[in-house]
Amino acid sequence: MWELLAILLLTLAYYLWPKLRHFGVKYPKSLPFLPLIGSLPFLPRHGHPHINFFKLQKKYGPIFSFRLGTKTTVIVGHHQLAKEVLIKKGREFSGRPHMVTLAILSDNQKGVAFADYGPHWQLHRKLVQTAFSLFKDGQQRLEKTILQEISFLCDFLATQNGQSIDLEQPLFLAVTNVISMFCFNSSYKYDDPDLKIIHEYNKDILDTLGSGGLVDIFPWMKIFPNKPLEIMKNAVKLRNKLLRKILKKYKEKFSTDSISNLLDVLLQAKMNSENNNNGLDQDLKLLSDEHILTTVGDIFGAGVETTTSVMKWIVAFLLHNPQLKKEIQEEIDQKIGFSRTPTLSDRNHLLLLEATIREVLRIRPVAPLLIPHKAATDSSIGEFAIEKGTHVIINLWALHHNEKEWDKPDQFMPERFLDPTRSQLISPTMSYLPFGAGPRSCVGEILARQELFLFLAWVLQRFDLEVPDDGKLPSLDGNPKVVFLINPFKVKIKVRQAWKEACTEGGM
Ligand code: 3NQ
Repeated sequence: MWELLAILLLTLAYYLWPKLRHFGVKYPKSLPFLPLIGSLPFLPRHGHPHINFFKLQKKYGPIFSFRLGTKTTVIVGHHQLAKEVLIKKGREFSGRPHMVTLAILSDNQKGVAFADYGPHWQLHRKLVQTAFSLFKDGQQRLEKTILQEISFLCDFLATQNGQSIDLEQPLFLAVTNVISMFCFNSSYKYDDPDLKIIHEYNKDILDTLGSGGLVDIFPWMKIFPNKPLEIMKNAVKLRNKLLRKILKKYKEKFSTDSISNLLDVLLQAKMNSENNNNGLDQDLKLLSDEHILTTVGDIFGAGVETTTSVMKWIVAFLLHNPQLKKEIQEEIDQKIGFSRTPTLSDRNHLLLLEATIREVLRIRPVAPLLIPHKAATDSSIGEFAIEKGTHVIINLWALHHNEKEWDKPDQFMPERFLDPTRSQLISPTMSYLPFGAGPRSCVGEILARQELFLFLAWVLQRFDLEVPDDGKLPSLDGNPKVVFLINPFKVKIKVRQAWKEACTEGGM
């Protein structure tokens, strides 16, 4: 009898606690929830989370919440509210939730991507930005690096003339080398055994990271055997071993005379704080080998998996839209011709190509739910109170598919980013944030945009990308992980007739 009464009281307290705590304060509408398990039984089990949340908006509005375990998660699906979270109150919402899988990858929230708001995140983000600024100089170092890799990529593709291939491996090599130059001024030969290791652990980490596993909701479950968690731990071990090897070798030849990449910037910051105040410098603790390794690992991984994925999405949409591919090629032929290869200065002229990249980033955002945020203090979104520690997820998919903002949002229409005369790029609505915004916005945006542009311009200048002879078109459904991946597909590579003719005429 007493036990029953106790259970009843506990259940009542669980339901009423949030409302009683701040009587009269408005909270976002919540999905139903039960004690302990929260809203788990009421969340859709199948389908893509970003699409499910978007559908739930019809019933609950542009901001709603649910509970998982003891945590409240708020989903934001309108651009005005999203900008309030990301920009206007950017600092207040710059936290990152602690999750079991992410904690393993980030060695307990070190690094930049998954680190919680605080001095370590601020320092490492600032240092990564410093490293990017080293590449912003007048010498176009970033552009040169990308061009070199894209040129190798095109040479490889030429050897595949007439064949249908999966672009994953060649793109992975090109993009890995660009980010490897950015991180440590080194690049891989295509037959380097480390490349295969990186490719495999990347796949394992992506497959298992934060993919809705129950341990991320109920951390105590990590005491039970858990296959995906084991796979991830192993993959992270492999990654750390490889990165440690690189860092050790690099440290031996490191010199402060020439600071030219991310690792240089991190090591220099460490040396500076070592020389300050006999080791009492605040930053020193935040620049341990583990901190440095995690930051480099974040940037290395982010630079590869995101860009490779978008490049494949672009190719997939071109296979579905052969007329568009032809029009982009006509634009390239007209504005550049065959006497030279494209450079970044062509970005102002290849407008349809640029619009195509923008549209792919809209219709298949790299991170449809961005990376989860956390309220670092008590705050509010719109008229609703948000308590410290609440997880806040921006549903970018909802922003990019809002029918009030976009004409036929489910259709792939690059021309929506062009004015009617097709002579200027336009922003048709504010409901578009492919790289996020505010203090946690993507640090690699400039690099990514440059890589995507040069990849597409070079490849389409030289090749026709066609559906393989079996007629199989890529699926456009995708596979949402921390990166919105596309399922494997093949594309037939054909050297363009016009390119061949130009080569024989001695143009290139
Ligand atoms: C990577 C480890 C690598 O083995 C697989 C890809 C991972 C998970 C990255 C992650 C960083 C990392 N280890 O720390 C990136 C992530 C989540 C992409 C996947 C990313 C991101 C950036 N822009 C858009 C979407 C995701 C930032 C950190």
